[in-house]
Amino acid sequence: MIFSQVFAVRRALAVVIAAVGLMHAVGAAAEDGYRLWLRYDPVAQPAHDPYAAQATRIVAWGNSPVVTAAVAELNRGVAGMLGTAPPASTTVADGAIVLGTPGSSPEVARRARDLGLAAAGPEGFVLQSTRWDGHPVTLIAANTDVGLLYGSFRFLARMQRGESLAGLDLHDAPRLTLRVLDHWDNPDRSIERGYAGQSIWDFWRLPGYLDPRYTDYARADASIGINGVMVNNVNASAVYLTPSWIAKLAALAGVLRPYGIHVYLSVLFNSPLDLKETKTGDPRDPAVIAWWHAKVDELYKAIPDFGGFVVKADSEGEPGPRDYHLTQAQGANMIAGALAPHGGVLMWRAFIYASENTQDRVRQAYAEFKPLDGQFAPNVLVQIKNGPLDFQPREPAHPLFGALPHTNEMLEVQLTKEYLGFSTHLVYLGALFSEVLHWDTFAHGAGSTVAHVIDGSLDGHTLTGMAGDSNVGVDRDWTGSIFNQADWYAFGRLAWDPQADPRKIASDWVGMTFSSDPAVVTPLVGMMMASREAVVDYMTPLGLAHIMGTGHHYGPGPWIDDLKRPEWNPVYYHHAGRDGIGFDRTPSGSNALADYAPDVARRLSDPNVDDAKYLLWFHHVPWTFRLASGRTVWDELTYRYSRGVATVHSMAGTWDSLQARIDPERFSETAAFLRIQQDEAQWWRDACVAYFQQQSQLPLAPGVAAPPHPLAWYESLVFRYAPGRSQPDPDHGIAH
Ligand code: GCV
Repeated sequence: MIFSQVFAVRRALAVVIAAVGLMHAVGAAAEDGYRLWLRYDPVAQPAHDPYAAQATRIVAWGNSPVVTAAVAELNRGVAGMLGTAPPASTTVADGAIVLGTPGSSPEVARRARDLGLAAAGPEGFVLQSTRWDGHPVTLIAANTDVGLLYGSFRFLARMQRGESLAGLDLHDAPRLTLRVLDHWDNPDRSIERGYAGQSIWDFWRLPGYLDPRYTDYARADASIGINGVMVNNVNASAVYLTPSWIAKLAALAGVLRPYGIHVYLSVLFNSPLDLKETKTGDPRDPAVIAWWHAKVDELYKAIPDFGGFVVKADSEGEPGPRDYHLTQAQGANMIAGALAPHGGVLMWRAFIYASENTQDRVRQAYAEFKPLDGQFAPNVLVQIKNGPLDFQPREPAHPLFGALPHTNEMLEVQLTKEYLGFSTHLVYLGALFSEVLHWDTFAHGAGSTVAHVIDGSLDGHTLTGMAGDSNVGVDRDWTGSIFNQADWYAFGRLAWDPQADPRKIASDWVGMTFSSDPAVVTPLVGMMMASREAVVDYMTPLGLAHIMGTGHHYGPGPWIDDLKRPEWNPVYYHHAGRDGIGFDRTPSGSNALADYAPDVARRLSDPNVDDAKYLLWFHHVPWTFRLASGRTVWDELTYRYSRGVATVHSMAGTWDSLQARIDPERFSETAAFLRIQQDEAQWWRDACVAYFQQQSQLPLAPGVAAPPHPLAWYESLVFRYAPGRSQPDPDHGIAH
């Protein structure tokens, strides 16, 4: 009797969930991108019936909020794709989807060894076609409920992509411990370098109002394995540490928790001083130490699974241990000490440079952190940007990767396109992220890739991670364009498995976002994979970097030479003059090459290595220097600028050719954005060719078009309202 009541309630619940799912689908029929890659559109025959036979009911052992979220997602997904929500049941039957952990199901416990659950760790799962009480079922087994959630998303993704659910024996587990999205969101909902509207966090109305969008955001994150969210800008406000904001944060954490997501905060190094609760921020001061311990206790009381802190110290005006003549490790360890008793971690950013330091900017972090290897507390990770400068279209990998064997190192990449055309340029960042992950540091000989550094396997670390600076905002499509969603998706997939193939990730994303039809997937994946080289070509070919407009970073500005700090000026980076172009970082120049392992330095000292991708980053060469291509540097530069523009034209052509296969709304938005990208690529190319020609004084090769305007015209453009800067920053100047 009791069981039948339970069934009735569960059936009713399933119907409600299915109805909500369908309403969601109908509401989103406008194809505004809100559903991201979790579209769950109806599946046609012949795939429908085999899928239906393998999704007849859901038998989930356990009823934690995480299991409930997994079951709700399975319901939503299956109802959307097959038209019928599978009922929840406690009886296994043919075609059931069975979810269980050794803790919740004695049968799963009995099978744990055969299933190989030991290898699944705390977040992995096994997806297996098997028999249960004689019935053919799909078993989703894991050691924890979060593993079940990830397994459920994987089950649904296979259906979305038209992949078979028969004969499954899929074992998967994340290679990294921390897979964190960093939001550079401010308390007033502005976002530093945000191009998709305001922050999704409505702190003003928290904790009273929980925007349903938080749940959809958490679903999207969990579907790709993201397990941490840093909610606020690294240029931090201390307000998040006040009691009323901790209550807001706790409410948000409550929404994210069922999706396996931990909340992290970015904090100012001198928070207690900033809040006027101590007289100094000096980490040696007993009052300061006591303040941090009490504050961390307060946070964990409100949020027992709080993840920890991120700190940007001694960088771009933020306070740090340097203010007290202490090292980065001394500063980090004091805060880490407060987190340690609670199991919290501290992600300490290596993005450090100083105006008073005349050393080449790209060497400064290495110089500061290298001597500190082994001095950081065990719960500290040094968070290192992919390159030593700042998220340029292309940089060599940061030399700190592999250089700190006794330190937990994590990778930081930027999803928001601060330097890559904001939200309208189609640039697939999976290719960029993967390039750095495959960079061989040679720290322990060949094969010491950045992926192996950050997954801990190179030096035996277990606290590992990857952070992505989020591109999410309140725009209906979340990321400011449909294709920017692919960067969020690729980040999650690569943080789960840094070895994953970016082309396969793109293909999976297209399959879930547009269509699994090869007539759509093949051209779109080709376009996405080409897009990253295109932006390098039309913005910063041959290893150029940091030649964009001041402050907002929109558009070209290679001529800028009047900013207060030398390393803010584009001319600092390209050194173009009559004699040649490029930053000499060989032993005759700044010798930044010496920060890399000898094998790497040797390779990079060859100007032609890797198709001269890093030529002008490391070498100052005469304009007439002849490259392996047979062209001089001057001709190669103009050739690549033009090639980048041509690639964007061909991307637009590819997109246009798919009009009949894409819904009108997403088609026309992307087509319009590609037109913007074409115009801006052309502008970048023309402005840079005009400027560099003024330096080289050389004629353009036959067939290379002259810029339509004189250099002064490009220099005169002003963009006072370009988006993405949270507030006017006097330090960055307002030249444009
Ligand atoms: C959050 C660059 C960006 C800043 C950003 C900084 C950082 O300098 O322009 O907006 O600040 O990187 O990563 O801390």
